[in-house]
Amino acid sequence: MSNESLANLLKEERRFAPPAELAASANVTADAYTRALEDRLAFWAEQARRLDWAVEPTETLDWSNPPFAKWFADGRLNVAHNCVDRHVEAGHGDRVAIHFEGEPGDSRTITYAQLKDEVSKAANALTALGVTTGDRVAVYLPMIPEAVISMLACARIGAAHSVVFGGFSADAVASRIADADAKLVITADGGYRRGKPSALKPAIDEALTKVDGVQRVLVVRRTGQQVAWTEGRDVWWHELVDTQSPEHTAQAHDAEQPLFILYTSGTTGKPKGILHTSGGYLTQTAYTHHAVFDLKPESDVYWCTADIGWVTGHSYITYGPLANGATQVIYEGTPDTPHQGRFWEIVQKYKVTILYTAPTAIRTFMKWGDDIPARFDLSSLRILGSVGEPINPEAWIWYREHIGAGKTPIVDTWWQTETGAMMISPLPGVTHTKPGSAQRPLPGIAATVVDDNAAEVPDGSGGYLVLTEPWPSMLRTVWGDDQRYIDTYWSRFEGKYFAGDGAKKDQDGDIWLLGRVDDVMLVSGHNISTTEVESALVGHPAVAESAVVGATDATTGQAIVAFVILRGTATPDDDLVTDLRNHVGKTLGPIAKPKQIKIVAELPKTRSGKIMRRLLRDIAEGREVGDTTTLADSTVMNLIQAQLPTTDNKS
Ligand code: 6R9
Repeated sequence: MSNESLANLLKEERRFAPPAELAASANVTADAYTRALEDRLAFWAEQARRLDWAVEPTETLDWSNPPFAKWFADGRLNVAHNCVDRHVEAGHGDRVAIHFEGEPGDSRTITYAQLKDEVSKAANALTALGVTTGDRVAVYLPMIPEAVISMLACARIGAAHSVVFGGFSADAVASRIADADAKLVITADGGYRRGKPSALKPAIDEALTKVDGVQRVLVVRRTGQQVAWTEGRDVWWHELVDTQSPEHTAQAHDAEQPLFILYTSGTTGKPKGILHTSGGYLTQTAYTHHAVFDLKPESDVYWCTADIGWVTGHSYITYGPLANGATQVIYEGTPDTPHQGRFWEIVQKYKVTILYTAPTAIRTFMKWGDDIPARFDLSSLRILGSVGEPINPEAWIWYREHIGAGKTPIVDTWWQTETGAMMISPLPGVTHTKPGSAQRPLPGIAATVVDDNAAEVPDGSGGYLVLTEPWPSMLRTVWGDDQRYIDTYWSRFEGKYFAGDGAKKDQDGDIWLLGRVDDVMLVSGHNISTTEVESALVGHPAVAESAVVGATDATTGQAIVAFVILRGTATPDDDLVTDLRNHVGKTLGPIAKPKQIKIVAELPKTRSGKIMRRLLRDIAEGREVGDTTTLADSTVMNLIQAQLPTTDNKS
């Protein structure tokens, strides 16, 4: 961004009070903000007591060597014990931990007592395979219970896991295995996606021709498809794990014991291995899951639709919910298999009360039509969550109306792989929500918006989102590269963590996320966020989804180019394109009118649903399309390019 701060174009006046009943029985009330403000460290020390410690910490934060933090450093705990055993010991062994729903329609119910046995057997198996405390294990699995069991088994013995998206190529897996120096890989023959078995093991077989160090490969049989087998290296899960003893004594590890490495997709350059450790991470994931979802473990059925290979799957499928003793749904497949109502059928079947999904999914459901969720009984839902991208106000309203019966509160949760847990979000029993805003830092979190000179911007202005105090679940470093950790996150603004996102504060001081600053457009000297133009487009009744980029332009510096997906009922013609341009002009002002609007059927997205604007910029500027290895579906770019000439409309 240049010196001119980020323009504040979008106005949104709608407000929604929390339901009275929810407010009256909420896990967390407004006083949490006050207590945390009075003594932030005492607040986090109190939250750490939500966990079972083998040795209670006496220190809270060690910030003597910034930006390298230690939280609860003299405490010792076992993360898996906290997520599993302690619930069984407390008498909840019969409570369902996981309702697993396979894509083909198979299902499994796993209680906490059964989960304890499974995790213990897997921990014994890892030990039998020579994995010990301090080692790294790569996990490349579909969305099946073994993914969660593997993560917890690693945590139990103090080995760090590195989960790699099941969709990544052999090369992407190889570079991640090499960077983490993993000793063992856990994979499956395949998983079910879009109605078909989709192979996983061939990518591991190929990756292992490129890297050394992996001694064994543990293979879950999920689809029964043919696999190549390397004798002496490969071992079946059902042969090794299922025959282990279900007894395993969990040793305590240091609070700062590495728990996992997770590689960020990183739009450019080598992926960064984000390192998270144990005590602080588990404290903040458990606290935020309790506070933001108001989880009542005895009665709620929670479902997070994220993939386990995304940080959301780590923090809000495996660690936060299980630390809190939640009952949750895990679904293997895609939302349109075998029909476009699959998610709602699952909500109805398990009487899901808390649903956590991504804006990209919500916009897809908008595109498919209101009549689909209307066919199912969604009355069990009491809280809806959103994560991954800014949620456009119209998508937010659609979510509340069509999924939440016009009354269910929505929590728009801002956080990152690097932050480990939620940072900015409404509290469902406290906050008067605003469609499209993540609103306030959670209790114990310090975040604000600054200008180029690190000065806090006044209410009503935009700039850079920064975190001004360390937090328990913060990344500890970039694996093997402390300097990169300092340079990437702590160098732009002295003493502050720069998140890479643009944001604005409204007149009430509430925070609105405006997308990555790399995506901000500079049009005739004005910084305009892609998010605001996209939200204006999604505010038009014909539009389901849009992606906006700035393309080099001789007169204005950059020109706004919009890629638009229409709702099921709309007709793509020149009148509509003119109408859309005028609509943006009316909503945000003439400066934000797209120069070109291209109607497309798909947008390029990562597996966590983030739009890869870099690739669209390549198209808008007539360049060859760059690196597409982190795309969820690599055929999308061809589809978009093939579609374009007919919808071009230079004006
Ligand atoms: C959890 C996760 C992090 C980036 C982040 C921001 C975007 C996530 C958001 C959001 C607006 C939200 N992001 N949640 N933007 N509102 N509620 O997504 O982690 O995959 O590392 O991505 O995602 O741009 O900086 P990760």
